[in-house]
Parts: sequence; structure tokens; C-alpha cells
Amino acid sequence: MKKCAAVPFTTLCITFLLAFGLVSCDTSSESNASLARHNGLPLVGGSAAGDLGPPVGEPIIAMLTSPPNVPPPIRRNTPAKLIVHLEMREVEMPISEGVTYTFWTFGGTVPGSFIRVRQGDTIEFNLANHPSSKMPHNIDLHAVTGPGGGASSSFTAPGYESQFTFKALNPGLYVYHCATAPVGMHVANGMYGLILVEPPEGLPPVDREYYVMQGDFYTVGKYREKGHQEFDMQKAIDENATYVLLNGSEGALVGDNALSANTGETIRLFIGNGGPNLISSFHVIGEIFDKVYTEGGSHFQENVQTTLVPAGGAAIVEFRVEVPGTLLMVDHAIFRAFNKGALGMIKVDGPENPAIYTGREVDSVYLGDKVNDLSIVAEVTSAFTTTGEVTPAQQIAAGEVLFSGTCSVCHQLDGSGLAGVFPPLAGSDFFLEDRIRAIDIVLNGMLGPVTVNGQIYDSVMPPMSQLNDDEVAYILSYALNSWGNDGGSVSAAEVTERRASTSRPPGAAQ
Ligand code: HEC
Ligand SMILES: [Cu+2]
Repeated sequence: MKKCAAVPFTTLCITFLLAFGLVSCDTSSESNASLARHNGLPLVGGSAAGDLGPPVGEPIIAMLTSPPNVPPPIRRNTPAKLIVHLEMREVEMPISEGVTYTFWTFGGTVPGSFIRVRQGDTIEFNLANHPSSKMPHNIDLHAVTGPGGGASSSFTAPGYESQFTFKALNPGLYVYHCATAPVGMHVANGMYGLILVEPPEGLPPVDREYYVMQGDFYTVGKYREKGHQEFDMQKAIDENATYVLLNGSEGALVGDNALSANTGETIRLFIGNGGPNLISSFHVIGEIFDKVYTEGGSHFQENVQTTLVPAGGAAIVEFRVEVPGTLLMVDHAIFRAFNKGALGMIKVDGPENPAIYTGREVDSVYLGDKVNDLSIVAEVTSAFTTTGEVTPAQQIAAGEVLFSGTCSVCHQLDGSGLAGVFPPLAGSDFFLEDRIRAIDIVLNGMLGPVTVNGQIYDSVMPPMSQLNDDEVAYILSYALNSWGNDGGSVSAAEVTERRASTSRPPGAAQ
């Protein structure tokens, strides 16, 4: 016979007694019931319920996938012995257009290979470190019950392999990461991924599943500064991220790499956050999450706009897409999306559904320079770095892309401005009179009255000093040679000189 220990429970028991005239307070049957249901939700029983006995049948080699792909759902109804082979490699890959970084990876990608197992499975984990690696690495899987999550059994020098075995007791979506000192540095270099432990009955069927994981990156050079970039330990300690990325690169989920779906389909995203420092306010512009398995656990919340994904945490989000167009996945800490790269796309195809939404694309409102092909900007810059020369035509082509993403919101795509508010650049006597002054305006902004073609404008242009010197040169060269303007060019060296000899207003990027 159990006792009525806690106060609210006592109250409950008393109510129970009064209602049914019972004399004892036996809750043994009730504790079973409360294991099954709590506030109307089924409980899954935690790790105590996760040991489904010894593996049944021959060992199975686990199928791992690279992001954004997810292995197919598990159809077994018995626990198995699953053999995982994962190789750690240090690889140079693009982090942005024209920018490379040496990532440390699980399986050659950032995030690392997706692992899918079933609750109760016994997992033999084989971790290899490629001979070309410079560092030792290991793995801490948050799905492991045991000290270090496997880290202490998996320390692996270059050219070696290690093995440990664990039973996946708790269902859920879990982060794994390297835990070799300095841990922060290994994580910042991309050493994380997700492991899904499916409940025995599996997850409800959906039409598409994808794998998206955020991470913050710290480079010595500024955002989009071209060439190879090194890790910056001080920026990492200061939590001053240069890039915040979905799937390890600015281009990973945009343009041709966008995720795809058709109207009427339900999408499930396995969202992770490797950190090392920043939490993610994960949001899809143009959708509402029908379900969110908060923090990757067993219960879902419904009808959610933005879900918080902690560093070293995960979430499963599901939504049905009703109308065609491009959905944007972002960290809604929004400067990260538009100035640090935390942006991905889902292209939804299908017939318009004006009863639900009348318009089509969100691209022009939100996307800025991502509508266009930024690779042209990178190509021009790297041509300059290798040959020391950029043709005027190349400069102008790169400038057009950047202008449309940066200046056209105010000065308009055709440079005509907006009467009384934004002065024109097309045929502007003021602009064409002094191209060096134009550099200063772009870098430092402009305020107070200015007369352009006889019209007075008295407004504010914010400084655009977040653009690098190449970018400012391309934009101004494009503007000088467009819309009937009479030509000329601006060089990156001239921008460098003006940046050094003028000062930005307080608060502007330097
Ligand atoms: C947020 C709106 C906005 C953006 C974006 C913007 N400008 Fe301006 N720009 C203005 C305004 C407003 C003025 C006039 C400021 C004043 O009244 O003192 C101006 C003035 C100018 C002028 C001098 C006046 C003229 O028309 O000749 C130049 C040159 C110029 N901008 C270039 C650019 C370039 C190049 C970019 C992109 C790198 C850019 N601007 C981005 C709003 C903007
Ligand atoms: Cu490592």
C-alpha cells in the first residue's frame, strides 16, 4: 500500500476518497496509469522503458546520409544490433562564395552524417580518423547513456579507429559532437551532427524529411572576405560570430541547393544546432509549424511560429505546404539571416491557391542579393587575386548583382530613385560630378539637404560600410556605366584609401 506523500497528491487522494467513499489510498494501479498518461499525453517511460531486450537477428550496417538527406524510416519491430561506421576528416570547403575554410567533419560534411536508429537498438559505433587529419578527435553522442556520451571510449588519433557499443534507451532527436580539447574549437570547426532514435512505433508518416543544422563560425577575415579563412579563437571566445550558417555554408540550402516540396505535402525537418555559442530562433518565413517536437523530445506543441533550438540541442518541426513559392528558413535573430548567412530555402511547386494566398514569391521582399547569383562576385574577386586584373565588364557584372541587393531598395533597379525621397543615380549631376565623393557616401552615409538635378532632397542614407572594398568598387563602377551614365570606374584601392582617411559615423561597420 502506497502513501499519499506530496501535498497536491494528498488533496487528489482525498478528493478521490470523498467521491468514491474509498477507505484506503492505494495508488499502485494509479502509478501505472500515470506512467501511461500525464495531462492527457502518453508518457514514453524514459530510459527505464527503453531496454527492449537483446538484439534480434543478424547485425545490420547502418545507412548514414549526408545533409540535407535523412535515412528512410525504420520498419523493424524488434531491437537490432546496428553497426555504424563514421569517418572523421578535415576538409577544405566553401563557407561562402569565394571563401574557403578548413572544416573538421564527421563523414566529410557539415553537419556530419545523419544516423537513424530505433529505441532499444544496440549500436556498435566504429569511429575512424582519416590518416590525413592533423588532429585527434572523438565523439559525444547525446543519445548515449554513459559518461561522456562515448567521448572517453572514442578518442582517435589520425589514421586510427576506435569502437564502443551502447544501447539507445531514450527516443528523440539528439546532437552528437566532437569533445576533444579544446572542445569549442572542434565544434566551431563543424564537428557535430544528429542522431535520431525513433520510438518503437516510429514517427507518423510524412511526405518529405530533411536535415538542417545551424552552427556559428569564426574567421579571421570579415564576413564574405574572399580567399581562405582561418579560425579566430578570440572571436569564438567573445561569441562574435562571423558566419551563422545552416548546413555549413552560405550556399548549402539556397538556389539550386534549395530543399524542394510540392503543394499538399507535409514536410518534416530535423533541426539541430551545433553552436558552439549561439542559440537558434528557428523560423520559416511564410509557414506556421503544425507540430514542433520541442527540444527533440517525445511530445509536440502545435501551431508554432518560431522555435528555440539550444546550442547542443534539436527540434523536429512539421508543416503542410499549401501554396507554391519560396519559403525561407532563418534564424529569426535576423541579422544572422541577412548579414551572417543563416538562411536556407524550400522551393514549393504546385498550382496557385488564391483562396489561401493571392500572391506568389517572397523573394524580392526578403532576399536582396541572394535572388541573384553571388558566384559572379566571387569569380571576379578571385580572378583579381590570381591574375591581378579585372576587366571593366567583369566589375560591372558583379556590381549589378550587388547593387540590386544593396542599393536598389532605395535608388531603384533602374537608378531613377523615388521622387522627393531617394535621389536618382541615373543621370545624377551630383553623383557624376565626383566619384570619390560617391565612395565616401557609400562608406559613411549621407544626411542633410542635397541638390540633385535641381531637386532638393533632405533625407538620410545609412552607411553601407559592411560592404568590403571590392564590393563598393564594383557597385560604383556599375552605377557609373549604367542607365545612360557616362562611364568611369572606381578601384578597390581607391575605396581602401577612402576607408582609411575618412571615419564612419558611430555604430557603423568599420
Ligand atoms: C535606405 C535607402 C538607401 C540605400 C539602401 C542607399 N541609398 Fe544612396 N541615398 C539615399 C538617400 C536618402 C540619399 C540622399 C541623402 C540626403 O538627403 O542627404 C542618398 C544619396 C546617394 C548619393 C548622392 C546623391 C545622388 O543621387 O547622386 C549617392 C551617389 C548614393 N546615394 C549612392 C548609393 C549607393 C551606391 C548605394 C548602395 C551601395 C546606396 N546609395 C544605397 C538612400 C539610400
Ligand atoms: Cu574533433
